[in-house]
Amino acid sequence: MPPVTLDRFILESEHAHPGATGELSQLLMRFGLAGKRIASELAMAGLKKELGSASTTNVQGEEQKKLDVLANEILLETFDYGGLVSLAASEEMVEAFVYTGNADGHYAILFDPMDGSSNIDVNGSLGTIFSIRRRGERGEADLLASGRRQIAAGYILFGPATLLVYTCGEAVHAFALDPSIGEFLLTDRFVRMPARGRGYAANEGRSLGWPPQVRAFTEYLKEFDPESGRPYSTRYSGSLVADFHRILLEGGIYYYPTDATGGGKPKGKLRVLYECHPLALLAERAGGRASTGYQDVLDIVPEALHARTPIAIGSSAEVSLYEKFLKGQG
Ligand code: FBP
Repeated sequence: MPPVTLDRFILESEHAHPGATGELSQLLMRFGLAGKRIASELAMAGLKKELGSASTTNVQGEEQKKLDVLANEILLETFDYGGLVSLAASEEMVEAFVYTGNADGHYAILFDPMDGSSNIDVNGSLGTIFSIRRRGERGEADLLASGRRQIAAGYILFGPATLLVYTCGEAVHAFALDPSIGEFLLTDRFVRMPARGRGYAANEGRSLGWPPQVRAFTEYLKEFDPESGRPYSTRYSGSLVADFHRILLEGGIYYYPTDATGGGKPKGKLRVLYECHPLALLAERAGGRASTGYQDVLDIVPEALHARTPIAIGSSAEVSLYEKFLKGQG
């Protein structure tokens, strides 16, 4: 059986949808292309002096790394032809970018070009998260919508191997980059997240600022009770994409709650539109869940392009238990 490339898989999936225009297929293939270009830049970054700070800050007030800026440019360029995309929103740009040459483009794309920025200079795992929506008539304002309005979402994980995982709203599919031929090859047609795991990912260094119910949930995971699979192990890499990918394959939970301490994030750290909504769609399609603790993340309608939210994402058992603890029923 010849290897199934990303392009072949996408085209075969398209044929299963009579009426498909082929435009969404092209967009997904382009994210594959952008992923390959970013992977190549990452591999050479140290040698090309592309590590370190860009001496600028982004709309979040965070220091931008040279690779944040480079990855953002690569993604913008990749959709700047063919008339498909009229709007792009990114963690690294204050406002949504309007492709003046693609005014009739039917799609808007949203992305976190380089997730796990704190890992950039230390050769840790990194990722690119993306979401595709239909463009509305009101431009940026139309992006402020429920996560259930996404038509596709995915990520590229830059680790020992470069992986691409996406969903078009049905199943979740996984690919690995074969650098010898420069192609993403299918590794898993239907990725299913285990209903329960053995690991949790959270920055416990910030736990003093967490709601007491979240601290209680974390203490519960640490208790010794083999029957319920406890204690859980901590697996926190500094990259949401890397932690989410582990959970997609092994189960478990990642959570980034509100943080009331100085320097903390009172509304949570992670951004709704280009971090939480896309991963929440993948989680749900793979049989998992994503919650703020009180509502499904996919039901959040953000009030601003860079709005943040607390999030717990992963296996349905752990996320439901997290909600129970937050509601004081744990
Ligand atoms: P960036 O997109 O700016 O990297 O922020 C997201 C992120 O780095 C996640 O990948 C990661 O899980 C989390 O923030 C780490 O935050 P902290 O350093 O506060 O634990």
